[in-house]
Amino acid sequence: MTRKEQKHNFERDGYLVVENLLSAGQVETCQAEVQRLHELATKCFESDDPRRGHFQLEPYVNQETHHGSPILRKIEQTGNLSEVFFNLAQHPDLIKTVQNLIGEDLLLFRSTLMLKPALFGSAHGLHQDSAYWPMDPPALVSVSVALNDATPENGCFKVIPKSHLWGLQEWGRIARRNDEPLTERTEIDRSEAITVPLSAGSAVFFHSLLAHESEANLSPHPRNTALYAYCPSTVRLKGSGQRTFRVVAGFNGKSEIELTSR
Ligand SMILES: O=C(O)CCC(=O)C(=O)O
Repeated sequence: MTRKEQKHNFERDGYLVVENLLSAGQVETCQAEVQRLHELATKCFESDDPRRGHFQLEPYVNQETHHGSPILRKIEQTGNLSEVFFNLAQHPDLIKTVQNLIGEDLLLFRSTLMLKPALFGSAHGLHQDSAYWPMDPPALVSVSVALNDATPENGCFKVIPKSHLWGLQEWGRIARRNDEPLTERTEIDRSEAITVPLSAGSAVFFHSLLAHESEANLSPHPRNTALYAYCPSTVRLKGSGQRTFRVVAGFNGKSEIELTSR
């Protein structure tokens, strides 16, 4: 697909799949780093290391470890914890793809590992990311990079195509339990949601207004993804206050930018 077609499809559907963004070697490096971060989590939990704040356990399982490893749901701000995942946020093809969608200047708004551990991975209810982010206009782009094969069985991404055109809506609390509906918004036609399976190393880019969700993972296969969100130069902080973000492209070579509310 040409860059022009990518932009066209993204603007029409609210998302874009790019196959094989990472090489097999890069996927292996990321998988080894996920393993290292699980070991770091164990050390942090044992020693009350302040970095433990990065790690979130699966909330609805009645054990904290499985085969000696913590059952982690996600790791936040991986860009501050892991060189591998900070570098992945700046992967040249990834950055070029995002620049083509929202412009040359990019701030790193979010860098997370979403882990859906085998057998215990919780669901993630239907929502638009911008409903939870203090950014205006709601025009950020995220990418979810599959670090192992993401399938309907292990809770791959599901999206409602074109829902980024609905405008910003209220979603309330995001469902996580496996036995509750993925949204309380009964007026939404859930049959429009489609699964987005990805092979390891492939990625889905999506608009911060796209309604998306993922189901629980009760399969024996983990579904680990690196999730980044990028903010273009046109977006400002809502409300009061200020926040500093790392520059990942453009902004005349500055390393970080402080955003203040308008
Ligand atoms: O990766 C997933 O399963 C869902 C993640 C998600 O929707 C989010 O963090 O906004």
